[in-house]
Amino acid sequence: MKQKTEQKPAQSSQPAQSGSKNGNASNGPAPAAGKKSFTPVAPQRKNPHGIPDYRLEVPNYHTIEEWTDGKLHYTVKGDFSAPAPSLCESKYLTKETSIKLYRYMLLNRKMEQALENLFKQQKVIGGVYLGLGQEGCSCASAFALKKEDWVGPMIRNQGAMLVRGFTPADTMMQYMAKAGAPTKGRDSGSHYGDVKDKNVVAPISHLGDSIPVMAGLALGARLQGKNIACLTFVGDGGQSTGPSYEGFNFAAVQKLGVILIMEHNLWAYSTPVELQFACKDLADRSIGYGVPGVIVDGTDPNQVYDVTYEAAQRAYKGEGATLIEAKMMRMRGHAMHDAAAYVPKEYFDYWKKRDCNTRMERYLLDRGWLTEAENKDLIADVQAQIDRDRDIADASPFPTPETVTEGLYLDNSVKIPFKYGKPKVKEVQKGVKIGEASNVSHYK
Ligand SMILES: Cc1ncc(C[n+]2csc(CCOP(=O)(O)OP(=O)(O)O)c2C)c(N)n1
Ligand SMILES: [Mg+2]
Repeated sequence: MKQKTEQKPAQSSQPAQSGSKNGNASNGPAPAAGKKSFTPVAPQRKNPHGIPDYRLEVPNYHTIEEWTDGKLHYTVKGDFSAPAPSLCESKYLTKETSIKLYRYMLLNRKMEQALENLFKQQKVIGGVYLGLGQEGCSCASAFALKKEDWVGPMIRNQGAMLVRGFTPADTMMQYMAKAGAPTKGRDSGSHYGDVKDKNVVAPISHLGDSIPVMAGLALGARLQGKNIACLTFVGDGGQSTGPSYEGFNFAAVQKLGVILIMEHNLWAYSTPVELQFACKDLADRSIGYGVPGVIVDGTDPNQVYDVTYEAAQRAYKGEGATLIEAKMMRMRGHAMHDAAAYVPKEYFDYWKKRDCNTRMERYLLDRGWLTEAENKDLIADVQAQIDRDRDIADASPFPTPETVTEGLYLDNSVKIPFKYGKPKVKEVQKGVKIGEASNVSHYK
């Protein structure tokens, strides 16, 4: 017996309008005569709640929950035939910075391919979480920040880690639980950061909990006299948790420079977005928080870069938090152990045509910023770096048993420095207990 439960479409079917020239000059030279021209990164339309939507297309499909003989599976309804649009033209990225960003995206992809091979060789301890198809979002958003800013990545943001200065060898050693890894083999997988030099808060497994931590960081910096940008990510599943709301609401109220990217990649483990939330656009949540919200194509690194860059400028001016919804697709299972057989094939075919790395490559070639030969050399150079780093990671020893108790807890010798200045807070008067101070009567 078949029983269908049709869910509301997650995305609307408004037609894309053609992009208007927005008068914002690109940093790069105008395309030479005969070269392809591009739509500038600018809102193409607003959604029904007035949220700017930068995408050049709005997909028109949704997932249907279907029960056959008591078993649940998903089918789809909608149009999957549209050709992929080109990338938009960034207002801020130059030829040099675009190529640098593309290199990070290649490094991200090739590092994950190497990790997959290491997993299949049983050299990885635990699971591997891949960000295939999301490299443009991870890399471009982190790339839009300054060194003094902070990033709190999630498991699929290994590209952001690379941009912040971790090497592919660091990540591979981490997954292989080697002594040379950032956590020295104490925690396999992606839970590593660096609060000293790279300003990276380790991903927190409890979905949404990175958000209050990043809000706390921004508050800490403000107390030291500086407004900084604190970028973090949450998935379409993770955004439903209590800490996501509590943390981002706090950032909104305090006007803290938290940049929250909601990675709307259509799946939270095996749950489609249609069963996760009832609104169409997660950026609508920004209205309730009272902060600016935008929608971007998460597979267009130029869109992601420009909106993150602008959110960071707001943060520096003390104007507060920004919510960015990046729409894209998780192109693998939740982790290597999940074959994602529940995902209808149409989604993979549709989003493969929108692959961020392929489109960035095409964009750079079409703009004349890379020649075919330069591109080939760049790809070979990135592959050579991955091969070298994989050999370093493979050769790194496991931690020795004698060190097993080291590095597990923060010991008192570790001092976390004030990075931006002396905190501007009132010193508690010596000898006055908090309780006594709060008992002071104002009605003398
Ligand atoms: C509070 C909490 N609930 C459940 C989990 C288990 N869990 C880990 S990842 C995941 C799915 C996350 O989906 P989403 O937030 O959409 O991120 P994506 O994997 O798509 O990047 C779940 C349910 C968790 N880590 N924390
Ligand atoms: Mg998801």
